[in-house]
Amino acid sequence: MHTDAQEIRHNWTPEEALALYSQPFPDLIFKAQSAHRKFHNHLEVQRSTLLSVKTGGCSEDCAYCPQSAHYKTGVERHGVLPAETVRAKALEAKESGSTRFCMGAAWREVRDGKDFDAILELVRTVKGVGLEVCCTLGMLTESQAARLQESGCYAYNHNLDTSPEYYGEVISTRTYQDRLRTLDNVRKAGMTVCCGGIVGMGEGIADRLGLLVQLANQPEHPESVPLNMLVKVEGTPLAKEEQVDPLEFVRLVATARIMMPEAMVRLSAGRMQMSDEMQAMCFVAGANSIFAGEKLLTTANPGDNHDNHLMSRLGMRYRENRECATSVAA
Ligand code: SAM
Ligand code: DTB
Ligand code: SF4
Repeated sequence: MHTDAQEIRHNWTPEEALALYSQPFPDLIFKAQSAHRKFHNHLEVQRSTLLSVKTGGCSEDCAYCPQSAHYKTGVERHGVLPAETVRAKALEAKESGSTRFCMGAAWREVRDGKDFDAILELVRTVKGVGLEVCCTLGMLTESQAARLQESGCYAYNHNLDTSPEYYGEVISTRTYQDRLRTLDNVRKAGMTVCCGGIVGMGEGIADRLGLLVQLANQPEHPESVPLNMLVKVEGTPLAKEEQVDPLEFVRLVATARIMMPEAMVRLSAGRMQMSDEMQAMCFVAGANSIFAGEKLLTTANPGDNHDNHLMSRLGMRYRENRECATSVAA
């Protein structure tokens, strides 16, 4: 059994992942924190701001998602936002200390034409503000990925969500293979990959680890791995799922940190349901990034006052925007 905490590997087995995950909690946290310190500044947390630039009415049936047209959730739909609206949000995000701005669209896939052209314009706008640009727009072809990259999109978020075995329980309108193909197109275009999943959809530990094995065994590890705790939204099929055990979540963060030591591990959706103590444990386990602000895409997020206070209580700080180090909030 090989569970050295500080190697970059692409040949993880499910058994190895389970052995890592299941070791005594202090040993797991120690290994994760050691890997973390080798590759990252353990006191720094990077912030991204999300904005839903096209909301609701999505044709996919992802059982967790408030934006799927298959469920009645009360999310208000809107088409692609005007560039001036987005510029104002991006400036606000930069002022509050975010280094990355992530634009989400409730699409199954990108279609060439007016809407995609409008998105490319938004990418140029946000880049012009001096923030790292990330998009999450659903499936992409190779040429669409290239156009996004040429317009200044730095990262693309496209989640595998869970293990290949559990995937069919959550989504029926696309396959795991579809997702992998888009990730491949993103890589070919030279964008960085942001890819992770969701915990709390009724999956077992083996599925959570199955997701990490999929991610870690890609030819390159994703540069960013968002770990979302399900936000239970009334009207979706997963609205009544059981709450996730916080210590299981922390274990998963630590395991992700060890398996993909260079990646940014992002404590993503679900922070409203996490105690400050749980978030602190996640940072110690190697999480080094959060979504900032009062809103994720359509649901609530803790907001700057809460997060700034937590950072200060922990003696931690936000990563500065290298392009504009002066405008970072404490
Ligand atoms: N439509 C695009 C797609 O699916 O890739 C982009 C937007 S989609 C909302 C982005 C990601 O948000 C999903 O892949 C999923 O992992 C996450 N997500 C959506 N609803 C969620 C929820 N209720 N709780 C936690 N994560 C969620
Ligand atoms: C990711 O993994 N989580 C973010 C981001 N990537 C796009 C989205 C979370 C969405 C949570 C539900 C909502 O606010 O609509
Ligand atoms: Fe939601 Fe994206 Fe699934 Fe559409 S494809 S239902 S926006 S997660």
